[in-house]
Amino acid sequence: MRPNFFPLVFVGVLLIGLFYLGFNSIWLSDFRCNTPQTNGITKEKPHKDLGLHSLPGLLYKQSSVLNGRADVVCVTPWLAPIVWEGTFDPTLIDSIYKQQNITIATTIFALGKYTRFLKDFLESAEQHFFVGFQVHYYLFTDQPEAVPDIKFGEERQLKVQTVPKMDRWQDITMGRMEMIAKLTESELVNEVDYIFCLDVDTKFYARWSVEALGSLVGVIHPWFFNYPRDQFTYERRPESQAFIPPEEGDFYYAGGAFGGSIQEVHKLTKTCNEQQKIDAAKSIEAIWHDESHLNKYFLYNKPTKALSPEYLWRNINAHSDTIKTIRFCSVEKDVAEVRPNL
Ligand code: UD2
Repeated sequence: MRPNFFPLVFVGVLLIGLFYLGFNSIWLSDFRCNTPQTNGITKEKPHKDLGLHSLPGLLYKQSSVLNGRADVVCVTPWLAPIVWEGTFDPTLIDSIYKQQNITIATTIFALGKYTRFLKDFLESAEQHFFVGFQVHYYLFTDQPEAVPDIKFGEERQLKVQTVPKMDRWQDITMGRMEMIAKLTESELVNEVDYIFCLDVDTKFYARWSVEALGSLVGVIHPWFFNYPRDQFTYERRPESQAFIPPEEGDFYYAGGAFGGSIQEVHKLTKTCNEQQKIDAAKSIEAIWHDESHLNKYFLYNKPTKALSPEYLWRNINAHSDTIKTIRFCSVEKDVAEVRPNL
């Protein structure tokens, strides 16, 4: 009689299959990004539901709830992340956003003598700002002929819009709110996903990318991140729409960089422009112009993400133990020489 091996083979195959499945889910779950451990998002609610994806098999350091930056606060009291070096994995976060085909708009204004800052701004942005992503720069200038000839990367482009000359630097800086509100009202809605509004007298030194994305994003000002709020340079005159009393306020945010989704930035710039106009009708100008109104807006419309002062530092030669990487930094300027009315 010939022995019947079929039941033995069947049981063997079943055992190998079960072992493989168990091994995969128990041992490899620490190392694979499409497992329940990643970002605390469970299999029941996969990345896809949140619009987040990452490459299967992508290797990166295990996420931890116990180890991380201990010298800085990484989340606001309203549970928005505060982005510092060491709080995100560039490879992982890039892989998540790479699959979403996003376009990022960036506004810059260069009027009068500020066109001199364009070359460094644009060249350094090409090296560090959303590298590998689609970027549309929207430049507003009164001298289109002064725009430098820069070689842009693939899927990156510059759009120049000519604007009238202005006599007061205060009108230039505050006028940005109205122009960005118009730009985000219609033109950009179907064209881009996120927008950042940046000062032009600046330069990039390191990565500034998708980790900065959020619905409404503010940058914590490099001068005041370790100050008590009653010493913030908020507008303190109750007659101004930008007024914030000494016992209120979260952070002091920089006017030189903010962003978010097109819809949120439209709301922000439209509101700040309206508040500026109400002040102007009463012959009041907030102490730090658009920055004062931005701070008022963020007090009542909390950013969904805050960027640490790494994302807009004050001086490339100034050092602080908490700033491990200077990503973007103001350029030194002689205000009396460069501004039209000083
Ligand atoms: C701060 C803010 C700035 C704004 C301002 C309001 C930072 C780093 N900067 O910078 O965003 O809120 O306070 O007082 O947080 N500009 C011209 N031509 C001019 C003058 C200004 O194009 O003649 C544009 C240019 O894009 C410049 C921006 O306006 O980056 C702001 O002016 P600023 O840099 O002189 O203002 P500042 O240094 O006081």
